[in-house]
Amino acid sequence: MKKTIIAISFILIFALSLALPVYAALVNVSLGMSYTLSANPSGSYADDGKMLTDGVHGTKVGESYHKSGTYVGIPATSIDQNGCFSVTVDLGEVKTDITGFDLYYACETDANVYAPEYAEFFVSEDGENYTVAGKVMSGESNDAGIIKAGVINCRLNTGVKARYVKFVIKNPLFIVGEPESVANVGWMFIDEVSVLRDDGKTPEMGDMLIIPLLNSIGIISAGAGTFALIMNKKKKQES
Ligand SMILES: [Ca+2]
Repeated sequence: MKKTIIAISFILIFALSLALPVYAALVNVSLGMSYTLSANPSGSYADDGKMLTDGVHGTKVGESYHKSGTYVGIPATSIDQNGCFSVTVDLGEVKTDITGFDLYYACETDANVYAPEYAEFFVSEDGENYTVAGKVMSGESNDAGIIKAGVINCRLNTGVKARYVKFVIKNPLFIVGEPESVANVGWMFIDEVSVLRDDGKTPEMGDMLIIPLLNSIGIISAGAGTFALIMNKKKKQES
């Protein structure tokens, strides 16, 4: 019995060692920031001016995400000649080391709600001159029967400077050069845009030594604990 308790203790030490600090390098700097929409959301799925940066993600109510009140609905009539609309976030001041953008959406094809085809990300320090920082395809299907919440993640290898970040979001069914295709494009529903900054927080020298050391102790403890349990069981079977 004593051995079993010791063995379980070792395994617990191992489990605790797995819960050691993980360094979160990306910070959401758009949380609570103001933004402007190029589109006019439909009255039933209107934007209150805060929904897209409030940190609240869309939920599923019954069988639907888009009706949950946490999404802004962009109808076909609100997209431009490229099939796009944009959300421009003002970070309040120029931020350095911007390395990520996330766009969250709903896709419910039977309700004519489609995932964006892609999101393109532009940055600016003055709100007038923008440069492209990245473009990511959603890869989402437009097939019937899809009900899901999705996200487009963009990560940059090198940090950029920005006060304004423009998310340009493309309707998947609009065909550029064929304006009549707008009649069949349905809706896009989005619930959050995030701008991520690398806060440069990397493990310090002390952490770099201590964490691997504690992890090693944990792994040895787990091995010893498991071995002790097996031996204990074997001994019991023999006696
Ligand atoms: Ca939100």
